[in-house]
Amino acid sequence: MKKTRQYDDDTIAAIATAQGDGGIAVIRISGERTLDIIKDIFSRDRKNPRPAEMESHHMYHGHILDPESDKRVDEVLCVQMKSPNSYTGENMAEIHSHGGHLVPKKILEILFKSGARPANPGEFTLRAYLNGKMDLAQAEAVTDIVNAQTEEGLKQAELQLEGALSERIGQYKDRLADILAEIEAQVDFPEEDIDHITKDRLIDNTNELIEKIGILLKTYEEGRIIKYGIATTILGKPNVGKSSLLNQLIRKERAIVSPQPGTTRDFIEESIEIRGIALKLTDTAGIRATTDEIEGLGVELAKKKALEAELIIAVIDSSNDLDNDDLEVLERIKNSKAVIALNKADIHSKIMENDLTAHIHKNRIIRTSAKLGTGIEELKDKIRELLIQTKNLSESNEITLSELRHKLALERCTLSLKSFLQAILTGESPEFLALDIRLALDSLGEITGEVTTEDILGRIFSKFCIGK
Ligand SMILES: Nc1nc2c(ncn2[C@@H]2O[C@H](COP(=O)(O)OP(=O)(O)O)[C@@H](O)[C@H]2O)c(=O)[nH]1
Ligand SMILES: [Mg+2]
Repeated sequence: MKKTRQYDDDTIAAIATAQGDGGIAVIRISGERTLDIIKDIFSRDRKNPRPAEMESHHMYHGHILDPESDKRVDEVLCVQMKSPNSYTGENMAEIHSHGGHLVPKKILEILFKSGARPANPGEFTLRAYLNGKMDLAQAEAVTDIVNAQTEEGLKQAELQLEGALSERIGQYKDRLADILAEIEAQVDFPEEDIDHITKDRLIDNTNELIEKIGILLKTYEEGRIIKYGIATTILGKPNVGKSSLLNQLIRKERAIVSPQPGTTRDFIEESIEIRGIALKLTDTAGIRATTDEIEGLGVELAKKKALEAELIIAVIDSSNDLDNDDLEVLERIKNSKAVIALNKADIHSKIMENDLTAHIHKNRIIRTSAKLGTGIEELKDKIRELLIQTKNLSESNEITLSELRHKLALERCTLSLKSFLQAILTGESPEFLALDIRLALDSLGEITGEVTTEDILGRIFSKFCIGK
């Protein structure tokens, strides 16, 4: 589908800063009527209340007036950005008013009375995309920047906004366009089969491209973890030191620690950053066979959390012999990403690393003392190492794939290319061959947004906040 203007030419307005207490609020306006509206409501001085011309991209001091009463509403700074040199590509303005709850809302109401309408979530960025200011992958990166939780996540979002992913996709597209041109050159000679040299070249080039895309696809797992963090469950039988370990990891007393087994009956969730990764950490009730009904509910919940977790930190008390409850925990981590904290290393040990190697690789076991805080840094290093192989993404310019939408599109592209290779081998006609390449191109176009539907756009931009 061609990119068309899928919206009316309404002028939209929204408060772009976080609502609530704050020194300044920024109100954003975009659309055809922006400059007229500003002329109506912004006055630079009393004698010459509404000057005809304000230079684009210049900040002016003045007051917002209520056009009905001509009363001053607030003292503000106002800047206009004339089309096409603005974020949306349309005429835009920003009013920097006093913050708080009342003033920005009052100004917004005046804007609505003067002909603007409330902006939908992400509508400024949607307009930027529709007006060709950025492609779809770049537009998506705008929310990623706002939502970034870690340095590395932010760096990845910045790279994507700068167009690093789009550029890579562009390289793939260029290669496909070359392949397509070569095939289309054959269409004029339908009675002749494509010669061997050309065939071999097409096959080699396609294989090379499939490999390149494969390398990018492989970054998805890490990219997703860097961007969204990872759901992590602390698992172990009661009293092994799970809550103490959580407290060490978050470095504050949040989970309730008690010498009596079975204290953490539901679960506690904390978000923390470990070595650049956002961990959504859940401390659970201890897993053990119990007849206590309420504790049993906690145990069930712990098992459920273990199933949902993408990473498990299993805690074993090394000062006691392994029992059936420990074995149940070890059984649960078998098919998961997991590390073991062999805890209470500060007192006499009955369990050694070697006793656990039947269940987990030795290098995933860390001796800790949640009481003294030893082994915690090693545990953090181990978690990072387990999740991300790349050294430090905040310092590298390597891009990672982090959106499922992008991954699926690249997979579809690869499938079309494989079908193309198959078709060459079975001697299909050039027209037929061209079809697969066009499909592959379309899949790439979905990522950058040349090929899109209102449905996809709706889903992407509804995740934005209002004013973005
Ligand atoms: N000596 C020692 N005691 C610990 C350690 N970790 C936890 N404890 C103690 O073990 C008991 C149970 O700890 P808690 O964190 O509530 O265990 P949970 O039931 O697994 O959450 C408490 O008395 C803690 O002080 C440790 O590394 N060494
Ligand atoms: Mg506990």
